[in-house]
Amino acid sequence: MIDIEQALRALEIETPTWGYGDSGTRFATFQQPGRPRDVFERIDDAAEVHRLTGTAPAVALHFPWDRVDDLSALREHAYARGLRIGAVNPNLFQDPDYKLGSVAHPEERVRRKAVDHLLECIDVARELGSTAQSLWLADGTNYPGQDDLIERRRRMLDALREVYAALPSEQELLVEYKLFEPAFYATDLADWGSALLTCQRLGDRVRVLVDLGHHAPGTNIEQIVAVLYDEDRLGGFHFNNRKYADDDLIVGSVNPFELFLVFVELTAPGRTLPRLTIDQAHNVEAKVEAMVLSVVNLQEAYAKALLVDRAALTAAQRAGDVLGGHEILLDAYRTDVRPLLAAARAALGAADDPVAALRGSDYMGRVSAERGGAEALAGGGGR
Ligand code: RM4
Ligand code: MN
Ligand code: MN
Repeated sequence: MIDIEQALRALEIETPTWGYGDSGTRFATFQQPGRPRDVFERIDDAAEVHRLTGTAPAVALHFPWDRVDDLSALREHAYARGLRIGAVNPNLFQDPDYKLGSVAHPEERVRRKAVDHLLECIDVARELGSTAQSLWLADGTNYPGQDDLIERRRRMLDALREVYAALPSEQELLVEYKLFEPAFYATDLADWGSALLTCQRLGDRVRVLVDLGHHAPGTNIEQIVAVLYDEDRLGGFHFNNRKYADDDLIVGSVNPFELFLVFVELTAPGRTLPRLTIDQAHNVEAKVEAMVLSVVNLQEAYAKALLVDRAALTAAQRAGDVLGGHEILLDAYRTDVRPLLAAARAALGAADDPVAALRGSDYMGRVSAERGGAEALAGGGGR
């Protein structure tokens, strides 16, 4: 029997500051009562998620959304709340200059600006004690012929080479890919293959980050995970769930079996867990509760994956037993791990039932009183 308590201690989920603040669709943003007004309050919410779940000890930041004058005050605020700073996420998609891209933009001036932002984020990470840059490029084109696909790729690689050369030894660069959006014809880093080739061009401390919402429907994500492990290039995960595209829904809410299969790969013998981060921007659900439920769903998928009888699985696979291995996976998946997890969380000093504990506590009432109420914002889905 696995030691769930020990396993949970090994599981560390980063939650994203941008998952706590205002977010919406391009049609509307619905503000929630008690929404955090700044990054300090976003960190307070992340600390509450960690207090309830016991496995969310780090918070990932996004710049300039989380920009402050005094970075050491931000770092100290996180430490005082029992958190450390996770990955730093640069933002190369909102400045008006980035309309046609950032590091792949046709104009050298804009590429320079983008690289300067990435270099600034390296310094920010150093000051915050963060060990990763997590890069998602929104670069791409909307129409065939709009730009030269290979020139764009070369511009991007040149820019990233400069960034990689400036990366201090304690930091790694994570490269995320996404099939489409905001560009609708050709995204410059559209898939895991393009991301992997980018890593191989740059160097050892660059790895691929897989976001569960960034693939074509039907893609076998667990196989991508396996191949990236085999190449020693799996750097991290962005967890969320999707029905259609990059829907950023609560992880494990739509396709919990896929999440389990991803964890079966992540926990295969000889593998160490990469950086695990939640990347969700909730539109209508209560944000702290959504984050708590996401962490709980990750704990469940992780625990079930650890229950897989690996020796029996290998034996069935080697014997060519088509359904034998499948049934071993189903056995683990069908196990109700909730009582085990409840006990393990309680032993960690967290809540046996984190969602119920949040609902039964005065946390949201208290922060709503402090931070103020909600207004509906018309239009535009900014954060
Ligand atoms: C993107 C991508 C990035 C995230 C932004 C907000 O779709 O998933 O990781 O930082 O959204
Ligand atoms: Mn992401
Ligand atoms: Mn995304």
